[in-house]
Amino acid sequence: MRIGITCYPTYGGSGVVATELGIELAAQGHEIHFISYSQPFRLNGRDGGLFYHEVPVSSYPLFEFPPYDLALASRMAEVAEFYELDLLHVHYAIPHSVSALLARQMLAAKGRRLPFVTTLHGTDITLVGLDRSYLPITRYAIQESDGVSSISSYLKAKTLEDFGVTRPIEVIPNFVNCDVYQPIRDEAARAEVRRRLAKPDEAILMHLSNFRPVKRVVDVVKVFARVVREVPAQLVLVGDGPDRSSAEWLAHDLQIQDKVHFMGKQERVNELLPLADLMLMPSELESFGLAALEAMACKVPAIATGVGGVPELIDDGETGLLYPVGDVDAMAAGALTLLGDRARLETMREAARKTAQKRFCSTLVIPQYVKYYEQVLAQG
Ligand code: GMT
Repeated sequence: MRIGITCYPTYGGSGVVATELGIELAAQGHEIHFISYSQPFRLNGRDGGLFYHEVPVSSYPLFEFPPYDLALASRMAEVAEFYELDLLHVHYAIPHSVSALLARQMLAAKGRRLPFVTTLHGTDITLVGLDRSYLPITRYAIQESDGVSSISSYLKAKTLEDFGVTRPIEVIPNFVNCDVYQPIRDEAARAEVRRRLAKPDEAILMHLSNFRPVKRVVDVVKVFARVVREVPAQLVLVGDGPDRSSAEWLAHDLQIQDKVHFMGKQERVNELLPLADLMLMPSELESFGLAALEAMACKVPAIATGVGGVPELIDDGETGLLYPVGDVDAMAAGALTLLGDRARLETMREAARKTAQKRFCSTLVIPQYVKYYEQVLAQG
């Protein structure tokens, strides 16, 4: 198949999923064309079946807001025509599904069919999409898509309830490449790399996000502060974003800054995650929680909030621990229980990896997308 993929190309789960999907599909022999305002960050250095088309957005004194969605629709239609795309797959409904709808109409006027699939990821439904300025057009574009998938049953239910959407929605969960994200098997080698971050007797807690308010990064520091009072530990925070400075201030105020490491944006998170003992994901809301899945594939269970689609990923008490939003005392107590019971932690670590392999491995999930594309194309 020849597939056009549009996503937010910067740091963020939906862009990661879209890019990894494109890479996996290209590896299976499909031709993948990314259409976006910049090259998706995980696309670097790979080729073979992968193409990138930039969307130029020209400015004009009259435009207070340059219309990216229109430029995107034009580029989608052009790329579809020039490269004979079979379908478009857009990630995050706003504004991508609206642009795809326009591109489909533009090609229909030329007698050419261009179906599109919209994948719903999270705040496109739970936050931004609910804003009155976006709701009617987002609902319309979802309803009019040739196929719609959501990354969890939770998000599907929210879309049906809050948007009054009546069309079918396919649940296709997020996935991880279990060969790229895997534990370091050799304990001596793992200990050697860990020494760059912590002393041998210190636990490593990790957080990975885009540091937006929904991620509650300040809670990460609060949980860690309670943990490090009781056991030797280091906190590694991967990513960057608006709440980084508040988290840095808090680490200083609590005088734990020498144990809190802000690594910024990192390209190869698969090399960092296996070094952790525990992942901290105290989010206000997660429609799935891709960062926790990536950690689980590396044998790292998460201390997380039981919100949104997270319980579909983490089995509380078996593959991680779930708590109410903001309950930093309970999260710290949970982390301390696991760190103090190495046998239980090891069982949970094994179970986390097994869940990633058995339910969310790309080898299982990518065929679900391919089957869905075929279904959409067969609709005629
Ligand atoms: O909805 C968002 O906040 C954006 C999106 C992103 O690009 O980071 O995150 C969502 O999609 C991820 C990938 O499918 C999920 O793992 C996240 O749980 C989800 N975020 C939220 O629901 C807050």
